[in-house]
Amino acid sequence: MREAVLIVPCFNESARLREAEFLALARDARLSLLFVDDGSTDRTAERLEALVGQSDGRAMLCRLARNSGKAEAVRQGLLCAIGEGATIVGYTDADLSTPAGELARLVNEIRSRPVQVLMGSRVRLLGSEITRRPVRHYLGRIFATGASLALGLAAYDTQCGAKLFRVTPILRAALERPFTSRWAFDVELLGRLLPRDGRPGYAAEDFVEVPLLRWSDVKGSKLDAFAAARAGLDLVRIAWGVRRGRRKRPGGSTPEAP
Ligand SMILES: Nc1nc2c(ncn2[C@@H]2O[C@H](COP(=O)(O)OP(=O)(O)O)[C@@H](O)[C@H]2O)c(=O)[nH]1
Ligand SMILES: [Mg+2]
Repeated sequence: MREAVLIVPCFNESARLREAEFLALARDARLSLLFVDDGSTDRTAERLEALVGQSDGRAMLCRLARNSGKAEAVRQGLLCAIGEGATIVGYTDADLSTPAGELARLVNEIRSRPVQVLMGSRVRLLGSEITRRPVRHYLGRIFATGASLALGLAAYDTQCGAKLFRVTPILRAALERPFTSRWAFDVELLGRLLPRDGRPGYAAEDFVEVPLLRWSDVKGSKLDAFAAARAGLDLVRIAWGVRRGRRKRPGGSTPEAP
């Protein structure tokens, strides 16, 4: 396994999987791919096995016996990569919404910058191609603004599927327990990386967002209206936890409310 490992959670992705693009990405000399098949019931596992077979050892497959959701699949993948000695880990979506070329660019960026967390950010700027359905864009902006307020971190886009992390004791501690939210787990993870419950964490300058030059909303999303509403409720709960954790002093005591 290489120094940098990108986790790709997959659940019933057989119709969307673009093998050739993943293989081209894995050929990037300093990056490995770890696909996590999350109990798919279509031909995903079979297609991933074939992909891994063609990758000259640059792609791996981890299979979970039953569907546990994106959050747990990502966590299991990250733990596996860390256990194998990766020093940079990250995750991205199986539909390549963040295109392979952009993923390679993000990995190069985190190598060359003194940061702990690097997140792709979908900012529509002249000269970039960020294609997203208007309803998802506006709902996403509301969610991201709430997430940024909840975390006390000026993040523009907490929900972009592409994120990279340097492997440190703080990251290991953040991954110890399963996430409680299935779709807002990115926010939960960022919250766990901040100082909390008297434990050390990253400062704002340890995080960086990199505006993507290309991103597109690929059809076939599994995030339906019910899941989106659920993610909104999860965000409120996560915000509450982050705020409570921040008020705790080293040693575990919570100061009295003023
Ligand atoms: N492991 C796992 N991954 C999932 C599940 N549902 C979605 N994903 C993955 O999460 C990523 C994004 O999914 P997608 O449906 O495109 O959601 P969206 O882009 O946020 O609308 C893809 O890699 C999916 O395969 C699930 O139940 N388990
Ligand atoms: Mg998608």
